[in-house]
Amino acid sequence: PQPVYLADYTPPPFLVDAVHLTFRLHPEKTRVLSRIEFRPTPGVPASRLFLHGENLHLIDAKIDGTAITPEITDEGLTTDAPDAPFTFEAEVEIDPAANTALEGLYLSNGMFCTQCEAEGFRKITYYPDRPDVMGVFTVRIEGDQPVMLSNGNPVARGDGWAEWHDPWPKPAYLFALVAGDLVAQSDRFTTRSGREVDLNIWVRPGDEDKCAFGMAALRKSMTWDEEVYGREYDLDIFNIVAVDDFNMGAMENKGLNIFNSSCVLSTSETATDDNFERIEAIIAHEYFHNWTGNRITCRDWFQLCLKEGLTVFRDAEFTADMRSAPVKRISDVIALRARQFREDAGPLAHPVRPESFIEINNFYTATVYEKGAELIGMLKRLVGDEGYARAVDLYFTRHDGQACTIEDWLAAFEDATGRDLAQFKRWYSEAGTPRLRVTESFNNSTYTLHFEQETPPTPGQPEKHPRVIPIAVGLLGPNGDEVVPTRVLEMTGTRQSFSFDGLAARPVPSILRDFSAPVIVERETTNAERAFLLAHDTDPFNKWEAGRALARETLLAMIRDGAAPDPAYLDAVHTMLRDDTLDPAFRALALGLPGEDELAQTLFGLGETPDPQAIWEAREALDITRADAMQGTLDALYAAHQVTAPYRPDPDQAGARALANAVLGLITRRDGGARALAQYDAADNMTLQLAALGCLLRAGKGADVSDAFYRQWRHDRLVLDKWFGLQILSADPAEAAETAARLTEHPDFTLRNPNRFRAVLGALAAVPAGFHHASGRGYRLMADMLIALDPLNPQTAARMCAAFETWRRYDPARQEMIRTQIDRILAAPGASRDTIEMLGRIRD
Ligand code: BAL
Ligand code: ZN
Repeated sequence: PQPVYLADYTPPPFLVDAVHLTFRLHPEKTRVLSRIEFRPTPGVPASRLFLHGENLHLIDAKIDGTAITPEITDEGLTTDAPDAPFTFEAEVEIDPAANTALEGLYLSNGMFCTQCEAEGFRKITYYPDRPDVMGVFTVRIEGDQPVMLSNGNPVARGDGWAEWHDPWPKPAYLFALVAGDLVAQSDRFTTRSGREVDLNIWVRPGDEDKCAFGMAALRKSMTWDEEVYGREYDLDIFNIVAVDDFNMGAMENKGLNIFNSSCVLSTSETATDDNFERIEAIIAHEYFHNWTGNRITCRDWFQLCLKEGLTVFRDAEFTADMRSAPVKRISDVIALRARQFREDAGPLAHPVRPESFIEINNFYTATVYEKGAELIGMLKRLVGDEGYARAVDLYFTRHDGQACTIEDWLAAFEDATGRDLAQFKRWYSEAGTPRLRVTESFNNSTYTLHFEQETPPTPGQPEKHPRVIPIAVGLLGPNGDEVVPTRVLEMTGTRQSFSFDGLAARPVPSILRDFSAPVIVERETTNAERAFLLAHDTDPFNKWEAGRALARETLLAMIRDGAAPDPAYLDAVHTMLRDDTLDPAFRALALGLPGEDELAQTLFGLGETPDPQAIWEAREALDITRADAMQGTLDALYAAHQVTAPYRPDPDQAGARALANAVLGLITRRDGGARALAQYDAADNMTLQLAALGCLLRAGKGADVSDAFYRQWRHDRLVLDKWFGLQILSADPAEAAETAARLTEHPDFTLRNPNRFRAVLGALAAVPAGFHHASGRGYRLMADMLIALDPLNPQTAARMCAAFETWRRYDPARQEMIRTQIDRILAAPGASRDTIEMLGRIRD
């Protein structure tokens, strides 16, 4: 397969004014009739008409009413076309039941549904399937399904048919259709200008009681976007549909969002606090796309971060407003380091705006999404809140209805604020995580911070250039008082120094407050200073960061030399835990240890070869020590954070449960599971039940409880996903691969459901000491399952290939075993384009 290059972009030769589609639904033989009003693009040289189309059976085609015989390839249809407006008509037949890739029109539990982003519409009918072609869609659905939905507003319906019209021009990737036996939970929302909007969450019968939280989240999102961004909803109806078999989390189709059921359905018995928070965020994210993605879309798929980075940033702001801003920020940075820094440090590193791809589905990555959001956060910090508001308003006004680029986005900021963003643009074009080395000096009451930035080479980009880095800094005096409040230093050169005058004593710096840039700070310091910052820093992020660094240093010493845990760390974490002025959710996060993968990455970054088993053992040993050293405090905290009020998934209750569950993990190290069993037996919500089960499984006492859990929840596919995953996540690493293998033989395991596949294989990949077990069993199982899945669902298979992306960190024996498995997958008959691209990049 040949790559596509950003540099090769050319405008479409034909634009679409209107599209009329008729679907005659049938599981194996759906007919799609299209009538598309085309006109030549002004200023673009005349050319033949090319329409994308894959796996379509063409029945007939016409231009201006006259039958044509187009040339057909695997990729589409080509025909002569007039150099003036014309109408193209076609009838095609497609087979939704055979569509296991879950792109285009497919069946999920007998329900017809679609997924068109990025390039799925071409599996529905012949069309210019590129985001810069925006048309007005009218859709008629014919079938015997009780509910038949498409984008926009309902026009009319009768026995066996329904018509929809979407007045807003949109690219084909935002098209959606759903038809099935569905029931709705409904509500109404009045926009600030008085438009009445019907809201529906459509689910399978039996799931009606799982929609209330999602509906409340939708209403909150609509209000927030009006209040914070001045953006109002623009149709008479907003539909959300829950679908069990879905490759992504959710999809922002205009007026008809389709959700993986795991990202919308919830009850206190079946969903955890984390699930609730994630559901609220994803509902917000998809809703916010209505403006950042739909009204203003991407010119081409290289610009994916234009809508995704911005929308992730907006949903993070929303969650920060709805819940705790520091807790959200800390959680996001943990995830960024775990997924994006890992990506940036390996063979899959790519710029936030990639410059070439073979399969765009392989670029829905942490770099495009999460690093993309960090870039928006840096922009906001650099231009200030007011500048940001002006720039975003200008972007909305200037580009409403258009398909845009990063250049358009940055130009709005330059024009609204007068700031030159030429250097900032490097954040979009250069991959890799900058390292920021910091030294300091103190002379005659002047304190100076010296910074040096360097970004390591990444695939295809050996040379890096200095970036503009906003570094938020505060200074603390020796007694812990803040002597210089937060100030944003703008670093633009390779080396740069910033001075602070009039200080009575050498201060302790708090650098990169609120994680003001996605960089790795390297500074020689002591555990005593880290403990000081954990105790005194006024910036919640850096307070947490200091504790994290203490834990990391302690663990690194344990891993390298078998050292005993540093008493400075134990004292500092103990003091932090006992500080009742701190939010329990913060304390739960500060009690967490750096993950095994993060530690492996750190060691590799320091030029060492990580041993996954040694890392696992060090974390285990530290937990046992912490459980012993803080026994009384842990018991008291557990008792003090029992929630007696009826369950609510709000931040206060969730924070208390998070702390109690984190503490329970340590208590179980001492009591062997007695308290966990009591919690399990008494639990009336999934947050407590699941945490208790995890503790028991880790303690080796979970077999009976796990069976009981399965019997209790075997009817609920989302809870069953948790059951599958937890057994692997909680297994002794020596048994993780066997456990995963056994679960792939379970009658409830299926390759047809991406959630179930990810529950098992994603969990295996998330247990480094299990996945990278010296026996190679983890690698072999992963390869076996990818070979089995790839012909059915290339998109989900290819994403899972990232489990192998860290292979260069490890010793030669592991590297050889991984290469062997990669080659085996690549040699499998019918290996997909998606998977070939991913493994090719990983192996190179
Ligand atoms: N656009 C794909 C799903 C999402 O990011 O919202
Ligand atoms: Zn998105």
